[in-house]
Amino acid sequence: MTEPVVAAIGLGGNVGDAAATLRQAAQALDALPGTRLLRLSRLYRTPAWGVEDQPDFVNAVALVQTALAPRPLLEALLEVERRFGRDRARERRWGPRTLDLDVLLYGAQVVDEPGLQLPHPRLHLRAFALAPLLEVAPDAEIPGFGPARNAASAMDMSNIHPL
Ligand code: PH2
Ligand code: MG
Ligand code: MG
Repeated sequence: MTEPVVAAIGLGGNVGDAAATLRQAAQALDALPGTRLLRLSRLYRTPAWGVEDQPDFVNAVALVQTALAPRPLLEALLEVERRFGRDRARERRWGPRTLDLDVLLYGAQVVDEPGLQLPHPRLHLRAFALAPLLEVAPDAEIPGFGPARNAASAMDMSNIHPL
């Protein structure tokens, strides 16, 4: 454990009752060691990004305060994903999944390691992550990029709606 840091976690899913899964997953974040849920955005229905021939996603962002270092936090998120039926062995990149939990921001920290990149390398490209992030953290900064609101300002948000 380290000094508590505020991290932004992206939640997503498009298999099964994704809204129920995301609400329960947010509670699971609150139950992680040394971790407290500060804010949960509304849930948004979003068109699939990257691989478009799949159902819409439900997305949200949770702000947590955590004493877990980035790697243990990531491991804990992967364990929560598995608990909600995620099976990485049977899915394709950017394809359908019950639950995806991504560390979008971990304070202002920059990490570039195998399996762990912070900030999330595609955060600034993804309306489905930026819209809920800006709802809970309007002044969020993406290290190496700048204000998250600048990334969102030129982006088409017309397909991103709260449930
Ligand atoms: N996640 C992906 C790929 N595409 N599209 C939307 N709308 N929402 C997601 O969470 C998402 C996606 C891979 O993690
Ligand atoms: Mg993801
Ligand atoms: Mg992921």
